[in-house]
Amino acid sequence: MIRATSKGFRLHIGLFGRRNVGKSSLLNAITRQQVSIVSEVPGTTTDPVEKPMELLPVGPVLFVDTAGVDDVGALGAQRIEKTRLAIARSDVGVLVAESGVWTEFEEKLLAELRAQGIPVLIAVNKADLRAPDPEHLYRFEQEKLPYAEVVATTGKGVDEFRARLWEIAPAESIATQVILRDLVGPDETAVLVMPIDAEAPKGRIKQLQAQSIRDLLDGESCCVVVKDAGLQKALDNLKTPPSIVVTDAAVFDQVARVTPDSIPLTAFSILLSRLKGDLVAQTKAAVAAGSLRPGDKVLVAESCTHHPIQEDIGRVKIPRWLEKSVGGELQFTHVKGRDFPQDLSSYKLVIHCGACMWNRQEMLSRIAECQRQGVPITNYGLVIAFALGILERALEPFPEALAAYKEARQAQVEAAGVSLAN
Ligand SMILES: Nc1nc2c(ncn2[C@@H]2O[C@H](COP(=O)(O)OP(=O)(O)OP(=O)(O)O)[C@@H](O)[C@H]2O)c(=O)[nH]1
Ligand code: SF4
Ligand SMILES: [Mg+2]
Repeated sequence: MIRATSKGFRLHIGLFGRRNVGKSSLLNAITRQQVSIVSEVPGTTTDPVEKPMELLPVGPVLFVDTAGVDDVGALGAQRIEKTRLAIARSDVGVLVAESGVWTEFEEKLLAELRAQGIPVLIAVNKADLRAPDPEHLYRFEQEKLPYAEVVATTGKGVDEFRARLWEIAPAESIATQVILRDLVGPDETAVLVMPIDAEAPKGRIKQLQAQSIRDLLDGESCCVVVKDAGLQKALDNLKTPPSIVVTDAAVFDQVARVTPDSIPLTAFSILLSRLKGDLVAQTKAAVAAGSLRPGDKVLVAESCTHHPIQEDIGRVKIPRWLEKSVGGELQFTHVKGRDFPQDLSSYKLVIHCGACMWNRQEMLSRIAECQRQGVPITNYGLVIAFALGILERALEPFPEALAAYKEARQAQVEAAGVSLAN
């Protein structure tokens, strides 16, 4: 079973505002799920609704959708009290206002959030109905109050909204590195598959693998470590099936064959994409591998300069698997460290290592540069899973990335259908 990170690990983000401004709609737009009931009747949300999720690039968060606080009467007073409690436990407050509307009520709410030292992001919602009042925006800018214009019903502006959230989230909450303990409950087991091949460091295990063990222990979870050949035996020996199997992507295909479909399965480098990169963007980019044609140029980039060995994953395995799935030869260029081409225009795809040696900011800036030049950038584990036809399965633990995968795949299949029809 995939369990939520205990609440304590998550950044608490409260959604506040008067009734009917679209707080619940905004939560649904962010999560792309119908988490909270929406209706045109003011006062729909009566008790706070909590939704834990992985919000990229922020990390594990807990959204708390609250009741509108402009309520009147006895029931209203109770709701206001609950909302006050939600304010008290928020790490970040989102003040949802209707575009063009900013009254004493919003002022009071803002003052209350600020009085508690909570960083505030203003969501100027329903921007489709009325343009924001330039005076309000001027005031936000003067006071350095971050804001984002959104249309919660269509999702417009939500990416910008996330970016703003990341900017204001307290640094220490972002620095908390959750590798996989949010996917495994306390007392549940994760099986980690680590092939000891020529690529494994002598006498040690890879850094991320060691950190994963520590992360599981911090989450009060159990951890079984095996080589690929020992996986079947380990699964047979476990009384209760593990909550997840995480493997080195180099043996993804063997491990996928041995692991029953009922057990979630992913790869260390996919965990790295979530930890150091942008899992949703890199997932969409992995799907772009499905549009490659023989002869296309692919850039394979590694963050550090470990020396190549015979069955090297970036030089041998990935090219072999990709060319098989494309049905012809591709032109691969390999780069290492900070030796990264400035002009990426000739490449159809960039495949990056997990960047375990880098901090997240560095990897995100590389992703941003590729995106600026319009070249999809994915990562080793994601593209391997795609080439092997197991990406959907490998993304099951990450609902947001899974939704992005399905959407991108659907668009690709439709586009292929159109081009075949032409
Ligand atoms: N046109 C438009 N309508 C929106 C937008 N966001 C929300 N709505 C509509 O506004 C109404 C209220 O939305 P909710 O999300 O329920 O609002 P809320 O703030 O959660 O309301 P309470 O729970 O009552 O406090 C619904 O009819 C939504 O469809 C938007 O961006 N544009
Ligand atoms: S930085 Fe990249 S190439 Fe170097 S060990 Fe980590 S994942 Fe491998
Ligand atoms: Mg609501």
